[in-house]
Amino acid sequence: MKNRKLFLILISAILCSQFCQAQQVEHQQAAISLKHGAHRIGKRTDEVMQKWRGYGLGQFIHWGLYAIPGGEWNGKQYDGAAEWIRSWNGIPKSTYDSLIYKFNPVNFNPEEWAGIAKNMGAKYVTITTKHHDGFCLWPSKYTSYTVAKSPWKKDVIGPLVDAYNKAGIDVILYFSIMDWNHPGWRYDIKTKSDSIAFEGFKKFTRNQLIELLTRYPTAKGLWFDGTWDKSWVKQAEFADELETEMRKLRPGLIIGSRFRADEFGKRHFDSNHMLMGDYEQGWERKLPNKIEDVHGNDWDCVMTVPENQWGYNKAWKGHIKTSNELIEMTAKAVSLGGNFVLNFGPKGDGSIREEEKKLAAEIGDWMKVNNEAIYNCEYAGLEKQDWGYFTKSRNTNKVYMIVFNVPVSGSLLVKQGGHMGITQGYLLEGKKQLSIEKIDGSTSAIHIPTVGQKQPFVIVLETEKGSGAKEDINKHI
Ligand code: H76
Repeated sequence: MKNRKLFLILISAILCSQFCQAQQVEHQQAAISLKHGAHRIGKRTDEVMQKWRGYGLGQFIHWGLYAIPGGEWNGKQYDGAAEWIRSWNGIPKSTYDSLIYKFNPVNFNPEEWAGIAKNMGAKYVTITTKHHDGFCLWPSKYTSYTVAKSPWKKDVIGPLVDAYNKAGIDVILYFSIMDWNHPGWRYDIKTKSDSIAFEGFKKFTRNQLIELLTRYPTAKGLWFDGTWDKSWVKQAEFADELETEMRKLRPGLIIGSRFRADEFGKRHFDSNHMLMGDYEQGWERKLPNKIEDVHGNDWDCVMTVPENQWGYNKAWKGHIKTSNELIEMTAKAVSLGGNFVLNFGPKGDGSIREEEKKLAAEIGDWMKVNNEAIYNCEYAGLEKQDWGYFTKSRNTNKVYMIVFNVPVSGSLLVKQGGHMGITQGYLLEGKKQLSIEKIDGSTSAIHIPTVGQKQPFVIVLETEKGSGAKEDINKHI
């Protein structure tokens, strides 16, 4: 009886494994030939992208006309995202658009903004050149709905690009395809007249993008938004050609996965599940939980301080993230091979709100001591532990433990993925050596002094071979 049971288990195991193999083959064969799908398999290997990969921490700027009402209309504070106020609140187009006459940010100081970002430790910034409302922060030749027609009159993007570049921070230009101001914009194309209107809109979009890349040649990439409507999703060929044109104009240009759809309307990942663009751009206000979630791709996560406010909202409601929470998100992002991008929503007058300045300063204080565990680091290939996050230097054999939760025992486990050969462990701040106890062939315990740490801290592990992260990552590609 016992043998019979064993036999049955064995047979079903064999059948199951054969079935799975057959399924895999079928999956491979099922690859459809696509004209406008992904044009590259696997990560980019050029220097521009390698630098991007090493940024670790970035800043997002949402600034536009919506910053003037700051979430309030006719004395009523509105709950949704401040930059969407026109849409949710049913404000007539002409009423909203006339905010242009109030755009006069007398306290706008690009050097101060760049200083705040630099002090926080940001290595790149993504700036809204045009959000969904269509208002352009640069004097575009192709519409009159720009800073040029506001009382401010001057370009905003140029001075920002210069100031951030001077501070050593790379700039990515945010651009919304959806444009509530342009007469040719449609959510879908159903009639001949829609189609004529949208053709005009496509030309306008192409002109604006080429204009931006020409005016701001140091910009490293484009961060697209507002690409989810049917009208745009149907433009696989046009968008693909435009992407090619932009890349030709600016070799090395970085474009995320949110720009175009393939000919079957698949976004981010094409019909063969391959990432379109240089990095996955789908991590908005959420982080992956495990390395399998990122499928071996580059990615960045953009995050708001309150629950969901990008543009300036006077009355932040709900949970406001603390600097320690944001530092933890940064550590988690880097531990899974991504960058963390924190959003700022400057006020209508051009100043940055005190809460954001304070957070930036606190994150910056932490980064000044611990940035070695964030910059140029990657997934370490080690099993996640409850005390925090592992990162690994991309250039050396150092592995970092970013500790957020100290166990009562004072001993932190390291379960080695490969046999990395730890030679020593010490606190990054102050370099105090820690005792390392080998528990078994694959597990070590790092004993830390039980001083009440108030801040997350970093332990450096010097290793002979690194952690074998590369092999682990390749498994997921
Ligand atoms: C939805 C949406 C938009 N995407 C975020 C990055 C914000 O710009 C928000 O308004």
